[in-house]
Amino acid sequence: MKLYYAPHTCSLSPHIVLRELGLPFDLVKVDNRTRLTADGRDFRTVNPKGYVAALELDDGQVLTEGPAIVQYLADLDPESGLAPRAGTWERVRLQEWLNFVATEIHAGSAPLFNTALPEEALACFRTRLSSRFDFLQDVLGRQDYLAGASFSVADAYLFTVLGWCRFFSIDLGHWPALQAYVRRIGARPAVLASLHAETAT
Ligand SMILES: N[C@@H](CCC(=O)N[C@@H](CS)C(=O)NCC(=O)O)C(=O)O
Repeated sequence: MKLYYAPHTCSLSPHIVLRELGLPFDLVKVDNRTRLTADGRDFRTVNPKGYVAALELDDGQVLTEGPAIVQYLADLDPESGLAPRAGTWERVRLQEWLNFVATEIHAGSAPLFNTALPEEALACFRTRLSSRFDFLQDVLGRQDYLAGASFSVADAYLFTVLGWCRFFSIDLGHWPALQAYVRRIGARPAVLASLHAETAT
């Protein structure tokens, strides 16, 4: 398998999951400005949507959309516990979390990267995101991981998007449970190895 990624982006989430599962894979860096891969190809020939992450399977098929990729990977090894088995209520709960992270935190953060937006608009997006963090503070004050007692693919995703707070004027210290969560997930060997691999290239 090949994971097309760009450093500091949402592709870190499937990257972490690949390493948590101990699967063999190659990393292919994508320049999100030029849309060229590190080996000189137009990334849009891989993913016509033009954005990371994209997972190329050994048979040539390409899977996109982070939440779909991480569930595909977790299902390759159901014993890993990274996702409950498909068709169970617990799996639906995990999908509820993945959708929350995708639409409320990931998509909710995206406008904050747009420095062309007026400060009033940015403040509006920051306030909306803060209210989602209030909710997460409550949940993660009661449990260590999003889906309950153990690490799941939803945690790889939430950790990834929370990492962007350092690019905005959002201090995670306002949400102590969230800050402790980031430290806890960030100490996992697979997470450290993923971060190292993305910054070493
Ligand atoms: N819906 C996609 C969104 C992916 C996405 O937002 N990718 C960003 C990085 S976090 C990107 O590559 N943006 C470049 C672009 O849109 O041109 C997913 O969930 O995988």
